[in-house]
Amino acid sequence: MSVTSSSVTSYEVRGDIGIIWINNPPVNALSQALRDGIYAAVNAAQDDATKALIMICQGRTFIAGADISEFDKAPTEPSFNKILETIEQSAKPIVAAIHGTALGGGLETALACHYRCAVGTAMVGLPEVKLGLLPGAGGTQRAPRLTGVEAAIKLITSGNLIKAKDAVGLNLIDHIIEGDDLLEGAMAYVQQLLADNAPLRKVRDINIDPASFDPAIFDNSRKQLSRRARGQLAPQRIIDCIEAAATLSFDEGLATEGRLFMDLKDGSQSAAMRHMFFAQREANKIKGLGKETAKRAIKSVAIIGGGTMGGGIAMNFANVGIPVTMLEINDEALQRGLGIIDKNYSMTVKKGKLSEEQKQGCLSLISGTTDYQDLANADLVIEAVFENLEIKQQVFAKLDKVCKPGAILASNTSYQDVNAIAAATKRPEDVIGLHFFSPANIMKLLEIVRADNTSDEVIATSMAVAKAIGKVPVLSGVCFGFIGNRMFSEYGRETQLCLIEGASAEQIDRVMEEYGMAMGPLAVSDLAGIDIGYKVREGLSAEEKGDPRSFCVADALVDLGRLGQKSGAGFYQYDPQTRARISDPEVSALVEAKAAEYGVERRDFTDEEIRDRLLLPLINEGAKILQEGIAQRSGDIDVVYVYGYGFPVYHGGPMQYADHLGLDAVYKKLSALHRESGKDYWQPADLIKTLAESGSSFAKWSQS
Ligand code: 3H9
Repeated sequence: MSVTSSSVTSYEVRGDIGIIWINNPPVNALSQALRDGIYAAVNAAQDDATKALIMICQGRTFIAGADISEFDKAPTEPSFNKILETIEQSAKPIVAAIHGTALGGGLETALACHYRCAVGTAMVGLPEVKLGLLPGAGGTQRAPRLTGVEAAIKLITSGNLIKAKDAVGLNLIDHIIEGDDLLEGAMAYVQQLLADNAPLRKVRDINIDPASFDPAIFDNSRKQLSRRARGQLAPQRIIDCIEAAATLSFDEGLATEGRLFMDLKDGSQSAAMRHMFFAQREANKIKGLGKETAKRAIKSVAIIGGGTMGGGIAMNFANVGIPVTMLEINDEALQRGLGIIDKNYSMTVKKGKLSEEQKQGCLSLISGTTDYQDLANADLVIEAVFENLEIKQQVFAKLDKVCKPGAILASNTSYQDVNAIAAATKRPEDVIGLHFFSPANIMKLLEIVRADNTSDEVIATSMAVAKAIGKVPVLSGVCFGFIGNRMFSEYGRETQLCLIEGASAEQIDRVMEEYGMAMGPLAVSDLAGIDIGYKVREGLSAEEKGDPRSFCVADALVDLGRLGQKSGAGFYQYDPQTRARISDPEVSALVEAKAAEYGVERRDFTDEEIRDRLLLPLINEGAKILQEGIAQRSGDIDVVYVYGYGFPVYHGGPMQYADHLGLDAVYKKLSALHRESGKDYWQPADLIKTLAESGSSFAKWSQS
């Protein structure tokens, strides 16, 4: 046979059909070896006696895209576009046979083929935007030629996956194979195409009819995306490419796409988002815990506490079909808790994201009790009561008495010492922290807090539970506030200090929102409730509370009944109808009065100063968390911040941002703040000093 095989491709002839097999586990990513293998196979197959070719993948999926880990390498020849051109110009028809997911460069490869068939379970998409990129191998040029401009904008700027059947409606897939024998179905489809003398269809030859789209669609989309994907470059560049597809020749459009793809690939946003892609996957891996670690079956869950947190947590389990029992101290509190859950589900129904039937299905899985005995058979119990160590210890002592052996006893504490909680039981190996973020039914992050005696089995089970309920888990060790809140309290302190030292609430929030935070820190306080921190401080000693200048304004607002959005005013006033925030001179006057009371000299701040004052403490505390072994790796901290604190994904989290700035620059800025303020907390963490001196980065250190 004239056709060559490579380590990741092979060629098989069945009758008059040549089959190009792709086998590059785990997801058939288009590594250089795979691209070269496909190129060689397509070229060689031109000379054999076959009449048509099928491109099909072994393993769990069709090609899931370019190999993201190779993006930092120098480009190689032949280019990917050259390979796709070779496929498209093949003298015999090539049919892509799709199962699993055809994503990014994978779908682009399929779009260069003459026909595409797929099993009904397959999904396709161009998710490059989620990596800060655009489809760089003709996707922005070929997709709109098939789907039309409007659908292509939606598909490519969202990056969402669509089902094969919906892809048929968009002309991305030509034929659905019934049953699950992809090869057999594809062979029959190709025979049919040959019998029908089907033409060698080339997507590049399709012209987009200018009358098929509104010329204003491009500018309108750019405007919409500047709000929906604030600060992100890729969605804007995608519109540029689709506009080129609709207004220029295929080759000119392809050249535009190539240029803009390279700009994005070499920019910091995509580097940060690619970092996040791998960081999220790494965070699932617990050092020292093999895949073989036993896991316990979690078939029923109990929640202690039916407040906002407890209710939200319960919904996560009901949503995936796991029955939940919610315990409250009395019937009134229980009914109130169940009522909140009902209301939350009703809101989801109203938004059209859940049917009434699905809502009833979820509610039927949630029952209530006031009797601890009813928790005797739960596989997992999550305590979500008031943030008070003594109360939590009492709950765990009770759980220890009633729960069956092997039940996992978890605390949703945000701050408390999980070791001290575990010590209230005779089974500390079964005790773990599961720190959900509010609103718990929506926020993706789950901090999994390993106490000194938590068993490997309980950790492995908790990681699996997180995945089952659609959370992004990150392992943390025990310390006050764990990874996220420990760092956040530094950010909160500096916010308050900048405020009292002279920056306005509006300036602080604007600077951080321009940086890309979902919301500025003072707007966040107003949303969450300023009284939360106030109540936490009530339980702390003067030493634990720290510098009074960093909370005196917040405390004064709470004393005035300004608790934030829920009371209509906090650091801002809120329009009762639109909830729009309105600057409040009363707050400025209060801040000035507090500054005078504490002898703080007020001055103007530059935007850069505010950014440094708020972001550098996150980085410095993150470094301490790393050096203490509280977080396993810097990427884990980044995952916590992007998924739990609205940190802009295109900066990749605070530690990736620090690596991007360069640790030498970070070290110098921290040292200057330390020198000028004389405050211990500005002293650069030892790890930053060491890495800055050796020219290293958090990422490199984490990998070593
Ligand atoms: C692109 O195509 C650009 C082109 O337009 C232009 C080029 C010129 N590369 O997620 P999982 C690894 S951009 C390298 O846990 P699942 C992943 O790190 C690309 N590695 O599995 C993990 O490794 P490990 C556009 C990749 O079943 C393992 O595979 N495509 C890639 O939950 C399993 O992954 C995308 O953005 C990759 N492309 O989900 C698709 N993909 O085991 C990105 C995965 O060592 N991929 N890995 O931790 C995905 O969305 C999901 O991986 C997928 C499977 C849905 C495919």
